[in-house]
Amino acid sequence: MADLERLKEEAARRAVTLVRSGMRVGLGTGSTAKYAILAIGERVASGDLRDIVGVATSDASEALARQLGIPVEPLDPRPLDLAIDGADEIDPGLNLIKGLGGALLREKLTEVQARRLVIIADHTKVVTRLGEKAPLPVEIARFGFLSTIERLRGLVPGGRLRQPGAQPYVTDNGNYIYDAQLPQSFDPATLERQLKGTLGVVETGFFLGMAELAFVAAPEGVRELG
Ligand code: ABF
Repeated sequence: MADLERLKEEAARRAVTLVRSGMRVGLGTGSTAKYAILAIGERVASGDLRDIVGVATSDASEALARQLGIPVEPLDPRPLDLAIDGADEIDPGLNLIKGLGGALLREKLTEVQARRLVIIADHTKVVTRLGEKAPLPVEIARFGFLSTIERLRGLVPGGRLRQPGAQPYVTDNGNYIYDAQLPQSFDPATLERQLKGTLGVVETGFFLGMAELAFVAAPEGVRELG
């Protein structure tokens, strides 16, 4: 565990070398992205990075960035120079599953506007096909969620509402998450279209064709994919 934390930090630090003064930077969410925000904060504190603006993908990342003195602005239509974020799965084409951290909607809204989306991860996130290890998080409206889940089961039979305790998990946007178990064989782009066309679905954790580069840290070093 301690080793994985060290790897996450190594990947994050490599990505943060791409941040330059004056940039608008998308700040990811999750335990790996947190190391990137910490590294950006260090560079801001030392005076090495000036006039940068962070656009946060979750309330938690925004709070951390502000605490570290990184100016944060809401997402507006201007492009971001760079976004740095973690992932749950990375396939050989840099297609991703994201959203186990619960922030997939804000991540996708933010990262689609980034000129470069750079993914940071430890080696356990690399897969040969999406769905190999992780479920696909699907953010759904709370209203009528049981009906939406019925519709989703017609497309992806396995899966369940994310419910860590007595109550369902609620996203920063007030929605629920359905964690879908993907079949052995499927076409991600087709399934993404079908899911997005399902009434009650707000967004999916497929990030297809969005990432330009990934820094993947393994015990033998950090690999650059892309
Ligand atoms: C975010 O955090 C999410 O898209 C993804 O679900 C998660 C990865 O978290 P961690 O880095 O903690 O594994 O990037």
